[in-house]
Amino acid sequence: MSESLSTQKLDYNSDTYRDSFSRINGIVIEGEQEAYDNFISLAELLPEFSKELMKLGKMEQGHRKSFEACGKNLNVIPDLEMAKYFFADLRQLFQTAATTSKIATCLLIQSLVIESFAIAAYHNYIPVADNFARKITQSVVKDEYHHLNFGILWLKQHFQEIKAELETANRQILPIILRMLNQVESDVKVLGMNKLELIEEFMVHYGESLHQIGFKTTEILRLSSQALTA
Ligand code: Y39
Ligand code: FE
Ligand code: FE
Repeated sequence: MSESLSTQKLDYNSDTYRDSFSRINGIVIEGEQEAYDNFISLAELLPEFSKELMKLGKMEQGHRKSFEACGKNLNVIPDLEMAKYFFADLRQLFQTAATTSKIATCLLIQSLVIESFAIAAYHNYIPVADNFARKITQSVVKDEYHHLNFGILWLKQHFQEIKAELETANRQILPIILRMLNQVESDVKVLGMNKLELIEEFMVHYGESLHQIGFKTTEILRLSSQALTA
């Protein structure tokens, strides 16, 4: 967090702030809902982990409610229609993988990429959030690490058989994530965040998780560079 950003004055009740907040809040609420849906799909694909995955999904439902409260607290109506559109490509990619039983792809999308995206977004938001939303986001972000770890554990155990599938999934998803970040650049700026810092932190968490499941540094750099085709 740079000095200029952490000391930037934010007027949480201004129309400008609340207008941008309505879109970002909508995205977060819709994102939590889709994360819930994804964990339910994963529970069907991985019956031996069904109980655990349902539990992770329930946490996402709780997150959605928490972020709905953040919108109400600022007297903002979340823009859920725009948010559905925002997630359309990502949802399509997950659903295609789920219907073709590509478990590794599903876990890469939800558990590594979306969770790394969530951790980056929430971490960057905490220092600039209003007091109410800050406390909520601090507790939510702790849960997201559990969601990330579930994916790391499973993918690590099956690494040799799924390595090629993960490379394909990575090539499909990174440009989508980068495009999504570009779309919210001006709104996150109004909220006191910065796109480049979001990308940096996303890449750190995602790259670290790829390392933990078994990819070598040179492979991680090659995988990461796929984001540049966005
Ligand atoms: O696992 C989760 O809880 C993920 C669904 C939530 C992702 C929320 C996406 C946040 C994107 C914010 C836009 C950039 C600040
Ligand atoms: Fe969540
Ligand atoms: Fe999550």
